[in-house]
Amino acid sequence: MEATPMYQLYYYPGNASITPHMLLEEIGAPYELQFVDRTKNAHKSPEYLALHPSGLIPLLIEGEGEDRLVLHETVAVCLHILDSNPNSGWTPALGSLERAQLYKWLCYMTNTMQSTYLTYFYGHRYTTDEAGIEAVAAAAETRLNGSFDILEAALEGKSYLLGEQISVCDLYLLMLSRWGRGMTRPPRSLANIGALLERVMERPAVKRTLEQEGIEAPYV
Ligand SMILES: N[C@@H](CCC(=O)N[C@@H](CS)C(=O)NCC(=O)O)C(=O)O
Repeated sequence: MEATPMYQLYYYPGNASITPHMLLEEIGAPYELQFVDRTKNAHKSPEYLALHPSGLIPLLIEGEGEDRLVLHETVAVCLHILDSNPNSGWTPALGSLERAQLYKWLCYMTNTMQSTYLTYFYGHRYTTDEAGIEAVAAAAETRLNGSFDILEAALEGKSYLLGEQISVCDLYLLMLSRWGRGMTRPPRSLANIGALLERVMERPAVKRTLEQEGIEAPYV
Protein backbone atom coordinates (compact mmCIF):
# COMPACT_ATOMS: atom_id res chain seq x y z
CA MET A 1 0.00 0.00 0.00
CA GLU A 2 1.27 3.46 -0.87
CA ALA A 3 1.99 5.89 1.96
CA THR A 4 -0.53 8.73 2.26
CA PRO A 5 1.09 11.87 0.85
CA MET A 6 2.00 14.30 3.57
CA TYR A 7 1.38 17.41 1.48
CA GLN A 8 -0.92 18.45 -1.32
CA LEU A 9 0.44 21.30 -3.39
CA TYR A 10 -2.06 23.24 -5.50
CA TYR A 11 -0.19 24.48 -8.53
CA TYR A 12 -0.31 25.90 -12.02
CA PRO A 13 2.74 25.44 -14.28
CA GLY A 14 5.39 28.10 -13.70
CA ASN A 15 3.32 29.97 -11.08
CA ALA A 16 4.60 30.77 -7.59
CA SER A 17 3.84 27.14 -6.73
CA ILE A 18 7.00 26.14 -8.58
CA THR A 19 9.29 27.13 -5.70
CA PRO A 20 7.62 24.89 -3.08
CA HIS A 21 7.36 22.24 -5.80
CA MET A 22 11.12 22.33 -6.39
CA LEU A 23 11.71 22.32 -2.64
CA LEU A 24 9.52 19.25 -2.10
CA GLU A 25 11.38 17.45 -4.89
CA GLU A 26 14.74 18.48 -3.44
CA ILE A 27 14.02 17.24 0.07
CA GLY A 28 12.20 14.13 -1.11
CA ALA A 29 9.08 14.77 1.00
CA PRO A 30 5.96 12.82 0.02
CA TYR A 31 3.47 15.06 -1.76
CA GLU A 32 0.72 15.14 -4.34
CA LEU A 33 0.19 17.82 -6.95
CA GLN A 34 -3.29 19.29 -7.40
CA PHE A 35 -3.69 21.10 -10.71
CA VAL A 36 -5.60 24.40 -10.50
CA ASP A 37 -6.81 25.15 -13.99
CA ARG A 38 -6.30 28.88 -14.35
CA THR A 39 -7.52 28.72 -17.95
CA LYS A 40 -10.93 27.85 -16.48
CA ASN A 41 -10.57 30.33 -13.60
CA ALA A 42 -10.52 27.41 -11.15
CA HIS A 43 -8.57 29.58 -8.69
CA LYS A 44 -11.67 31.80 -8.35
CA SER A 45 -14.14 28.92 -7.92
CA PRO A 46 -16.13 28.76 -4.66
CA GLU A 47 -14.37 25.49 -3.75
CA TYR A 48 -10.92 26.99 -4.14
CA LEU A 49 -11.87 30.30 -2.49
CA ALA A 50 -13.03 28.32 0.54
CA LEU A 51 -9.43 27.13 0.89
CA HIS A 52 -7.63 30.27 -0.27
CA PRO A 53 -9.69 33.43 0.27
CA SER A 54 -7.58 35.48 -2.19
CA GLY A 55 -7.88 32.84 -4.91
CA LEU A 56 -4.18 32.72 -5.65
CA ILE A 57 -1.60 30.01 -6.28
CA PRO A 58 0.06 28.24 -4.46
CA LEU A 59 -1.80 26.55 -1.65
CA LEU A 60 -0.50 23.78 0.56
CA ILE A 61 -2.63 21.30 2.47
CA GLU A 62 -1.12 18.97 5.01
CA GLY A 63 -2.90 16.17 6.81
CA GLU A 64 -6.62 15.71 7.08
CA GLY A 65 -9.51 16.00 9.50
CA GLU A 66 -9.26 18.31 12.48
CA ASP A 67 -5.49 18.56 12.23
CA ARG A 68 -5.54 19.61 8.60
CA LEU A 69 -3.32 22.57 7.79
CA VAL A 70 -4.38 24.84 4.91
CA LEU A 71 -1.64 27.32 4.09
CA HIS A 72 -1.25 30.08 1.54
CA GLU A 73 1.59 32.53 0.80
CA THR A 74 4.56 31.09 -1.06
CA VAL A 75 7.14 32.02 1.56
CA ALA A 76 5.01 30.69 4.43
CA VAL A 77 4.59 27.43 2.51
CA CYS A 78 8.34 27.15 1.91
CA LEU A 79 9.22 27.97 5.52
CA HIS A 80 6.71 25.45 6.81
CA ILE A 81 8.14 22.74 4.56
CA LEU A 82 11.63 23.59 5.88
CA ASP A 83 10.46 23.63 9.50
CA SER A 84 8.71 20.30 9.22
CA ASN A 85 11.74 18.69 7.54
CA PRO A 86 14.56 19.90 9.81
CA ASN A 87 16.93 17.09 8.83
CA SER A 88 16.55 17.55 5.09
CA GLY A 89 19.83 19.43 4.73
CA TRP A 90 17.78 22.41 3.46
CA THR A 91 16.86 23.90 6.86
CA PRO A 92 19.46 26.23 8.39
CA ALA A 93 19.34 26.05 12.19
CA LEU A 94 17.03 28.48 13.98
CA GLY A 95 19.00 31.49 15.14
CA SER A 96 21.94 30.79 12.79
CA LEU A 97 23.42 33.45 10.53
CA GLU A 98 22.31 31.44 7.50
CA ARG A 99 18.73 31.34 8.79
CA ALA A 100 18.74 35.12 9.24
CA GLN A 101 20.02 35.62 5.68
CA LEU A 102 17.41 33.19 4.41
CA TYR A 103 14.67 35.29 6.05
CA LYS A 104 16.13 38.45 4.56
CA TRP A 105 16.23 37.19 0.99
CA LEU A 106 12.86 35.45 1.11
CA CYS A 107 11.22 38.58 2.53
CA TYR A 108 12.92 40.75 -0.07
CA MET A 109 11.98 38.49 -2.95
CA THR A 110 8.34 38.16 -1.92
CA ASN A 111 7.63 41.65 -0.52
CA THR A 112 9.52 43.70 -3.02
CA MET A 113 10.07 41.63 -6.13
CA GLN A 114 7.05 39.34 -6.31
CA SER A 115 4.74 42.27 -5.60
CA THR A 116 6.45 44.32 -8.31
CA TYR A 117 5.91 41.44 -10.71
CA LEU A 118 2.20 41.78 -9.96
CA THR A 119 2.28 45.32 -11.34
CA TYR A 120 4.43 44.13 -14.28
CA PHE A 121 2.01 41.37 -15.27
CA TYR A 122 -1.32 42.78 -14.09
CA GLY A 123 -0.93 46.50 -14.83
CA HIS A 124 -4.70 46.89 -15.30
CA ARG A 125 -5.16 46.30 -11.57
CA TYR A 126 -2.95 49.25 -10.71
CA THR A 127 -4.45 52.03 -12.78
CA THR A 128 -7.96 53.10 -13.72
CA ASP A 129 -6.55 54.61 -16.91
CA GLU A 130 -6.31 51.99 -19.63
CA ALA A 131 -3.83 54.12 -21.54
CA GLY A 132 -1.52 53.98 -18.53
CA ILE A 133 -1.19 50.19 -18.32
CA GLU A 134 1.95 50.03 -20.47
CA ALA A 135 3.58 52.75 -18.40
CA VAL A 136 2.78 50.87 -15.18
CA ALA A 137 4.47 47.75 -16.59
CA ALA A 138 7.48 49.78 -17.77
CA ALA A 139 7.92 51.34 -14.33
CA ALA A 140 7.66 47.88 -12.75
CA GLU A 141 10.35 46.59 -15.11
CA THR A 142 12.68 49.40 -14.05
CA ARG A 143 12.07 48.57 -10.39
CA LEU A 144 12.69 44.87 -11.06
CA ASN A 145 15.96 45.67 -12.81
CA GLY A 146 17.04 47.54 -9.67
CA SER A 147 16.17 44.54 -7.50
CA PHE A 148 18.04 42.13 -9.78
CA ASP A 149 21.05 44.48 -9.57
CA ILE A 150 20.93 44.15 -5.78
CA LEU A 151 20.87 40.34 -6.01
CA GLU A 152 23.64 40.37 -8.61
CA ALA A 153 25.86 42.42 -6.27
CA ALA A 154 25.01 40.17 -3.30
CA LEU A 155 26.18 37.15 -5.32
CA GLU A 156 29.65 38.56 -6.00
CA GLY A 157 32.19 35.88 -5.03
CA LYS A 158 29.46 33.43 -4.01
CA SER A 159 27.87 30.43 -5.69
CA TYR A 160 24.47 30.89 -4.00
CA LEU A 161 22.64 33.61 -2.09
CA LEU A 162 23.66 32.15 1.28
CA GLY A 163 27.24 31.38 0.21
CA GLU A 164 28.43 27.97 -0.95
CA GLN A 165 25.35 26.07 0.23
CA ILE A 166 22.23 26.09 -1.95
CA SER A 167 18.98 27.12 -0.20
CA VAL A 168 15.35 27.77 -0.96
CA CYS A 169 16.37 31.38 -1.75
CA ASP A 170 18.09 30.16 -4.93
CA LEU A 171 15.00 28.23 -6.00
CA TYR A 172 12.99 31.42 -5.44
CA LEU A 173 15.48 33.37 -7.54
CA LEU A 174 15.12 30.84 -10.36
CA MET A 175 11.35 31.38 -10.28
CA LEU A 176 11.65 35.18 -10.31
CA SER A 177 14.25 35.02 -13.09
CA ARG A 178 11.98 32.84 -15.17
CA TRP A 179 9.19 35.39 -14.84
CA GLY A 180 11.58 38.05 -16.15
CA ARG A 181 12.72 36.11 -19.20
CA GLY A 182 10.80 38.46 -21.51
CA MET A 183 12.20 41.66 -20.04
CA THR A 184 14.48 43.88 -22.13
CA ARG A 185 17.32 42.89 -19.80
CA PRO A 186 16.47 39.36 -18.69
CA PRO A 187 17.91 38.42 -15.27
CA ARG A 188 19.87 35.54 -16.87
CA SER A 189 21.99 38.12 -18.68
CA LEU A 190 23.58 39.25 -15.39
CA ALA A 191 26.84 37.32 -14.84
CA ASN A 192 26.42 36.10 -11.26
CA ILE A 193 22.69 35.42 -11.51
CA GLY A 194 23.20 33.69 -14.88
CA ALA A 195 25.87 31.38 -13.40
CA LEU A 196 23.66 30.59 -10.39
CA LEU A 197 20.73 29.77 -12.66
CA GLU A 198 22.89 27.35 -14.67
CA ARG A 199 23.92 25.58 -11.46
CA VAL A 200 20.37 25.37 -10.14
CA MET A 201 18.89 24.18 -13.44
CA GLU A 202 21.43 21.33 -13.55
CA ARG A 203 19.92 19.81 -10.41
CA PRO A 204 17.96 16.59 -10.98
CA ALA A 205 15.16 17.70 -8.60
CA VAL A 206 14.75 20.98 -10.48
CA LYS A 207 14.73 19.16 -13.82
CA ARG A 208 12.07 16.77 -12.52
CA THR A 209 9.94 19.70 -11.34
CA LEU A 210 10.12 21.46 -14.70
CA GLU A 211 9.27 18.23 -16.48
CA GLN A 212 6.34 17.48 -14.15
CA GLU A 213 4.94 20.96 -14.81
CA GLY A 214 5.40 20.50 -18.57
CA ILE A 215 7.71 23.50 -18.82
CA GLU A 216 10.02 23.41 -21.80
CA ALA A 217 13.41 25.03 -22.36
CA PRO A 218 14.47 27.79 -22.45
CA TYR A 219 13.47 27.96 -18.79
CA VAL A 220 14.84 31.43 -18.04
N1 LIG B 1 1.39 36.63 -2.07
C1 LIG B 1 0.96 35.47 -2.79
C2 LIG B 1 0.91 35.81 -4.27
C3 LIG B 1 0.51 34.61 -5.09
C4 LIG B 1 0.17 35.01 -6.53
O1 LIG B 1 0.00 36.20 -6.87
N2 LIG B 1 0.06 33.99 -7.40
C5 LIG B 1 -0.30 34.22 -8.77
C6 LIG B 1 0.37 33.18 -9.66
S1 LIG B 1 2.12 33.33 -9.68
C7 LIG B 1 -1.78 34.07 -8.96
O2 LIG B 1 -2.37 33.21 -8.35
N3 LIG B 1 -2.37 34.90 -9.83
C8 LIG B 1 -3.76 34.82 -10.16
C9 LIG B 1 -4.47 36.09 -9.90
O3 LIG B 1 -3.84 37.08 -9.50
O4 LIG B 1 -5.68 36.11 -10.13
C10 LIG B 1 1.91 34.32 -2.54
O5 LIG B 1 3.11 34.54 -2.43
O6 LIG B 1 1.44 33.17 -2.43
